[in-house]
Amino acid sequence: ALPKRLIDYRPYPFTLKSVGLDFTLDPDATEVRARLAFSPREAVAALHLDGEELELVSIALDGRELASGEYQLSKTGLTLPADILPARDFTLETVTRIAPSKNTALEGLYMSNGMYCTQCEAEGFRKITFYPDRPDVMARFHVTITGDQPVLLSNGDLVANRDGYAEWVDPWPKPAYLFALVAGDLRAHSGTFTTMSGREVATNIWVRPGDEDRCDFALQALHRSMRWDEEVYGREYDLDIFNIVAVDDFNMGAMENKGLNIFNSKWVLASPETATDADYERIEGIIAHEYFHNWTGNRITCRDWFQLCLKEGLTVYRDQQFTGDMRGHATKRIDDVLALRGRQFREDRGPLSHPPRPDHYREINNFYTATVYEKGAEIVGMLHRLLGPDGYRAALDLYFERHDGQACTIEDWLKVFEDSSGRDLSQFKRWYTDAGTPTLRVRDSFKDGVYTLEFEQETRPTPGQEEKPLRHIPIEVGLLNENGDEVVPSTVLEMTEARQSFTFDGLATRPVPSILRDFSAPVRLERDADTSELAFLLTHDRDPFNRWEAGRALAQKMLIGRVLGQEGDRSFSDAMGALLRDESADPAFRALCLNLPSEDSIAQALYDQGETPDPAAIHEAREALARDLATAHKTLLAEIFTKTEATAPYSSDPEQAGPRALRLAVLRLLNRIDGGARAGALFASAENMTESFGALAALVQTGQDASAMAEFRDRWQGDRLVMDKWFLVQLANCPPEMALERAETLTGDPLFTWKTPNRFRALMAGLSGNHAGFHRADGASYRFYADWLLKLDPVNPQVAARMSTAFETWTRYDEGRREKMRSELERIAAQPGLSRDLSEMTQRLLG
Ligand code: BAL
Ligand code: ZN
Repeated sequence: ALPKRLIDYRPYPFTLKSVGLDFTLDPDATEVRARLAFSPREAVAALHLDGEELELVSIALDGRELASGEYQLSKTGLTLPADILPARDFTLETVTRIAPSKNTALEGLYMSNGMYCTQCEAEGFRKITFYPDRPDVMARFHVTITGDQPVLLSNGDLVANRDGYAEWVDPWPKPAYLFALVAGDLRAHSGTFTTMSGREVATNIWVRPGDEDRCDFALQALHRSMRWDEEVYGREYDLDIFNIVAVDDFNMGAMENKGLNIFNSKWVLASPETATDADYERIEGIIAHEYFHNWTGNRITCRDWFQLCLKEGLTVYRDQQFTGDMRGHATKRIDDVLALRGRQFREDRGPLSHPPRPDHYREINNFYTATVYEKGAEIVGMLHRLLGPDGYRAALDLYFERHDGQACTIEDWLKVFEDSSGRDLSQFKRWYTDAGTPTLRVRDSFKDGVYTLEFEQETRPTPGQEEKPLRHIPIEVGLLNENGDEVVPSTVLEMTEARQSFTFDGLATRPVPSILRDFSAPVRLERDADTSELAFLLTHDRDPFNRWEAGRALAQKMLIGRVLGQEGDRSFSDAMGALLRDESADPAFRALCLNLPSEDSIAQALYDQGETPDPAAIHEAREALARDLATAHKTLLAEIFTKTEATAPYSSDPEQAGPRALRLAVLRLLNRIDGGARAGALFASAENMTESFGALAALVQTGQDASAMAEFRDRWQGDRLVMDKWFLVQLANCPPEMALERAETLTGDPLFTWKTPNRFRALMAGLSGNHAGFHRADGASYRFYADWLLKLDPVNPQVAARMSTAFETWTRYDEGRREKMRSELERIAAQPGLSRDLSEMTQRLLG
């Protein structure tokens, strides 16, 4: 298929005035009756409706049954020629049949454990009925559901409900991708939320019987999100009911359907025994994210799918702000930057690099990426930084005022910032339209009391974009004197040229610069800071992000030095010792500092420096550094391990989660030198999943996990979410030489239900997450992984395509590994009948 192109956008020639949908549910033959009321916008136009894998039972135009010669049916839809359409309003009524029980792709209407549910974003609605399945066609939906399930849900407000029948009316016009239907034997955990104007909203979390007692955290998180959006963005909820449903089989994390969010059960269900602190934080963040979409995505949606980051970047930014407010901004920012570098920088440095707003694609499902989401959020953050809090709020107010009820573009979005601030953002727009991570090089000088920072920006070519025009980069800096006092407080420098200097005068002595504070732009900063300066910043910087960053840079220096066979020094170890002794530092922050860079990120750093990463050497170097650190500070670490033991009953609040994170970071180090004694004891005594899983993860690292793994499996085999963790951790964390053999064995485990996305992802991401195990030199892991992608593709193309990104770094490595990965990708690409999803991915990966 030819790619779709942004420049080919044309408005739909009809207005869709209303939509009536009647569902009669049946696993093998669900009937969908659709009444679409159209109004022509152009004098002469054919009517095209998207539709895939549908059986057309009947079709009538203004009540007149059409003969088969009067319309054209193809694999992708239904077309009514212009000459049979009236020049006035008309109604088209179709009846189609679909088989949800056979829908393994989990797109459209499908079944999960006997329950019906839908996933329509991006283009799943066309698998339900013939429809103009594009986000700029917005309409009011009236839905009836007939079925023997006790609970029948759709969007909007419930207007009729009796045995086996429910009727839902959504007063808000919406695109079809926000449609949802759920039917099943479900239980609700319910609450109420009073909005800022005093309206009562019924809130429900719907789950399978037996899961009701694991929903309260999600419900309270929903209420916190609703309040926060009122207080921070002035946005009030707009229906009388808000439903969330947890589903076990789900391709994504969650989905923001109007008034009826559908969630992967992994991101709803939580109890201290089964969920970790990290799970709790993530659940809260995802609940918020989907809720925030009600305004940024649903009330204001995207004109076309090229604009996906309009809603995703903004909504991720909003959920990051929210989590920061709930749990602390410093640690949240560090977590977000770790994720950005780990996923988005990695993506941007390889064959899949694309702009946050791409201008062509074959399969939009392949663009739910770290670039669209996380880099999209960074761009919003930069706008916030450039305009300041008041300017940002004014722009957002204007956005909601001007565009409520519309389907918008990135141009619309930037225009509200320009109009409300009077600034010209044409150069800034490059962040949306251009791919690649800019490198920012910095040099400094000091003369006669004047300190100069000289920056240089450069972006490497990316696939399809050879030329890289200059970016507008906000660089937040502060200057410290030799005592660690801030002599120039944080200020935002705006870089727009290839090379640009900024001067600071009236300084008594040469300052130490703290550059790119709070990670003010998604760039790669290159700076020759020596170890003493990094250690100084780790101790003194007021900006917590840059404090952490200095520690990270020290660790990275040490690790890269070891990999390249250079002599190390004590600077990192001494700095960590000082930090461990600093009781005034936040425990969660100390934990983040103590976590060593991942092997994948070390490989990336080497590649960025022009070196070819050797996975085995990287693993060795990282293990050696961890052992040395543990040995150098064993008494101090042991003290902290003892001191951080919780005495109060479990809570996932930061007050407890912080010390727990520190305790587990310490355990991972001590475990390398204590023969697994502490981890074994903690595993035996732990009463919450955070500690139990933390101990297990430590034991796996040194391959001392056989009995703990068996015990864990015995205990949790009936719990699907906990078992996903079990599959993942024993592969991701084990010594690399064990990874593939373990993965092979695990695929034979009766609990490896590979058609369930969560389970498939757990095992495969476990293997690919074991950097040296996945990149073993003989290529056997590549082959195993590719075999499984080929097996999954006919069943669930979306997940297969997404998991193929394990190969996105193939150009980083030596000739042998490159050839082996390339040949696996070519083998996949040559597979007859390969899905459009995986086919596009392999072609892009091969470049
Ligand atoms: N819209 C897809 C899921 C999400 O980003 O919320
Ligand atoms: Zn989203």
